[in-house]
Amino acid sequence: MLNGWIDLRSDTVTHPTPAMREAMARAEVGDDVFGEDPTVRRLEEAAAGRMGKEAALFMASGTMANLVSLLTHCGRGDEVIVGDLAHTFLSEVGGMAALGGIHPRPIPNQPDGTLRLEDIEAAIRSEDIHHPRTRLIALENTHNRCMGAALPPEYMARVRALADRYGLKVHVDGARIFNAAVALGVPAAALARDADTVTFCLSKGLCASVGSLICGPADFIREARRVRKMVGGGMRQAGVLAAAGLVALETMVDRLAEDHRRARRLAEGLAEIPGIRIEAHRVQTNIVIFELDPRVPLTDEAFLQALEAQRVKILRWGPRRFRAVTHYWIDDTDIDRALRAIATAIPNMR
Ligand code: TLP
Repeated sequence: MLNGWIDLRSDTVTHPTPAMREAMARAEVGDDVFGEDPTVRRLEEAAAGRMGKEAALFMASGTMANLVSLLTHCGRGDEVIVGDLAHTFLSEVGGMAALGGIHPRPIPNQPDGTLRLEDIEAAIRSEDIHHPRTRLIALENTHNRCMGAALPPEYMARVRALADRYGLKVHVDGARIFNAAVALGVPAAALARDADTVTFCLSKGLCASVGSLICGPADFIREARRVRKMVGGGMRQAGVLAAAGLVALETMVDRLAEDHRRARRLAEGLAEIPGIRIEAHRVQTNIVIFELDPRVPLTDEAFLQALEAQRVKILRWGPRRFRAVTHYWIDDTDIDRALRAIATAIPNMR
């Protein structure tokens, strides 16, 4: 519960924990554009360590972290192979094209969040005066629009082998990579190993207010630091934000398992409500996507309003489609109350 609401719209709505506020108040700071903020440096080292990469860069948001990664990997006219349901393709304002002249080449995301290797290979451009140059394969782990599916290390290894055969780089939008790691029971570094670069967010399930990191080779991160400055993302005494990020990395990762357990419980409860359609078995992490049966005599807006009248918020995720995301501020009672609110909102269908 947050401010009297059961807010399941996203894990981005999470407020910082008391321990984070405490750490923020005490944070040692300096001017990070001069490389002088000790707390940001500690966070960057900790993040690189968690991902098994040489270096990391603190960013204002996941969107900016992906943008700067793509701008650093690719030049104008280069092509990125990306899932047609990827956040970088659908929900980042076309930044790669608008700001980088980078050409996205969307191929179908499978329900488990992967791209088929055959589809990737077929999309790689041959050397031809008519073609853009394929530079990068961009993946997403967990996959937001694929019910929070976690991409396993074995899949990553197969993508790496394919990328190496064609001299391509691999980037992972790992906004929720720790959810994937916890769900699969592997360290996040095992999911990052076969990618050149990985971004992850502190401001989602890990509960910090602001911040994402790009992790990768030291020379890549040096260049990304210049690109971050170019897009206006150089921050000054950002240690107050990084301090919360350190608490997030140190204390908030393992508990994601609780969010996953509650998401499964929510999904199983939804499956029992007449008028709801859900593939509950697909829920692996903290994202639950479900549909309202076309026969339910409610518009999408009326359904959301009926929930809000009961102080429950979820997100509309397409026509007749909704998303609920569990997080630190949602407990077992909130799940029960949300299920009751949804059952009450749907008129008897007989
Ligand atoms: N996703 C938000 C919305 O934009 C949909 C959410 O509530 O899930 N990658 C992935 C996979 C994401 O889900 C998001 C945020 C981002 C990147 C962007 O992160 P921010 O919001 O920090 O720019």
